[in-house]
Amino acid sequence: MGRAAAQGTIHVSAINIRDYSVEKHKKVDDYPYGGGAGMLMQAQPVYDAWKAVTDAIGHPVRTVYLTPQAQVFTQAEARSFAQEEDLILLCGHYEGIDERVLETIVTDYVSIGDYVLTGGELPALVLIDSISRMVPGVLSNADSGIDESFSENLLEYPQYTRPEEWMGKKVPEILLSGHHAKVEAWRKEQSILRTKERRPDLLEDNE
Ligand code: 6GU
Repeated sequence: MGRAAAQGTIHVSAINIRDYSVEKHKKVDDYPYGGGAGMLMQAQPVYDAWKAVTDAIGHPVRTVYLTPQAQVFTQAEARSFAQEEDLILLCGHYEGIDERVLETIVTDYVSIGDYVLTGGELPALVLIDSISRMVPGVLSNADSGIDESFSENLLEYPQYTRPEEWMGKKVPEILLSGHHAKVEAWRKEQSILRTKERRPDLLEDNE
């Protein structure tokens, strides 16, 4: 990511929503109407921060809200977001954000998995990494095309490097054979077996 940003292939900037607070102590949160635990981010600073960014970009931009209340982020979505010239990632904190501003500005809701985090900042970094690596010029030729495992909905096959024997464990014979077609067939079979064993859910839903 650092290299891609230095080359100008990608550009990332962080906007502090607190800078858009209009209150004396730069407050951006308040109590939820109806009661309940925790604080909510208010609509006004979120909207004003978003508006400043959109106005600067000058055209409509997909705005992604990071929240556990969404479908889990997939490689297909990473690919789709990578097509966009610009993206806004909105990170909540506290118990969430006033629903009215979400209805007004958010185009996409994304979770990174079924567990709870304190805020959307780490999920945003996860998205930035996965989306950036799909942008032409970010990965070296050697590393690009590593999307293939997931685009076929299969896990990667097991891999081995030198030495041929380690702690009494040998590299599968077929990989030393130099027989390209047989190696390919073996890898495909391993991918299917591994997916059945570790992630059978991937074989069920076809995306
Ligand atoms: Cl995107 N945000 C938060 N706060 N928690 C999460 C998440 C997102 N994805 C999983 N847990």
